[in-house]
Amino acid sequence: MQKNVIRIIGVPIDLGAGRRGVDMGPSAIRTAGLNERLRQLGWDVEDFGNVEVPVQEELEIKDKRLKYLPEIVKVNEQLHLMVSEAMKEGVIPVILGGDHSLGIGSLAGLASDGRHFGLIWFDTHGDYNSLATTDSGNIHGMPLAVANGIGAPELTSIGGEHKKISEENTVIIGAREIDPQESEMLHQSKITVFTMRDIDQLGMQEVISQGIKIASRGTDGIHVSFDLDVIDPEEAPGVGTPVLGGITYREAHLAMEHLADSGLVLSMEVVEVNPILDNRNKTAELAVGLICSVFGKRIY
Ligand code: EXY
Ligand code: MN
Ligand code: MN
Ligand code: MN
Repeated sequence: MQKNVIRIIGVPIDLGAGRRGVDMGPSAIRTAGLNERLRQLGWDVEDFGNVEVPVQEELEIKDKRLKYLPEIVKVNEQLHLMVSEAMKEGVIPVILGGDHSLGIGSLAGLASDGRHFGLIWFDTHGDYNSLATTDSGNIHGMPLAVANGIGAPELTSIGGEHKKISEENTVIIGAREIDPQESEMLHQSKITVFTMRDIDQLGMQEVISQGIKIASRGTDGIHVSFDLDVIDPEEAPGVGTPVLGGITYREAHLAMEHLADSGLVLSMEVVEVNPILDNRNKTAELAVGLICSVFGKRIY
């Protein structure tokens, strides 16, 4: 087990998103100094570069309800192999997005070798749409459903036919824009959803404590999937799908510090950083700060 090694994997994909730009996320995060900051925290950092992603301009959409499906399948098959390889080698994968469709490959990789992990999904959205319920046809609105075996078979079969997540150990935190049919599907599942209202009423401390309890019950550890659009666009404007009324940067940090204290984090991904909509590189800098919180040590 090389528990002191973090392996950076970039996935410059925007094919799953409605708007261009998140393909620049990985370089924006690296430019904000992620690797160096992690080394200063005492980690050995292996940067595996980026997964190969075709350029959207060179592609045409074959099916409007599953835009760029063949290309997204290929990217996620590759990511699945890289993540499962990292887990086998006992290093900690930190995946830089790119839009949230990359969650299909990362969760498939984490589920390899029968690994039973808990999942905390920080997101404005449910990402629980399927072929049957999507209005946009954007696959970044589907990864959590796909990981739960719901959706196009080309996607759910990546990494094997089995479900990649266990609903009882899966938590969404920060939801404030969920589509009607998606909401019904989530209610029918055993996935726990903490909306912005829950955070306002309970406070982030209570929400993240409950979230860690749920995600760690009977599992081998926790995967953190952090969609930067969960943070209020006032603080994090550079995201693919900004929605007002998000969590503060401080609330996000508190959640990351609790996760660090738990010692249960197996892996992490940060997605939907869109430098085009940013002012300077602020959102990518927030992302670096949050990753360093999860893998940092208490300063005092
Ligand atoms: N629910 C909407 C859709 O399915 O298109 C919006 C999804 C946004 C997904 C972003 C990554 O979180
Ligand atoms: Mn998302
Ligand atoms: Mn989102
Ligand atoms: Mn188990």
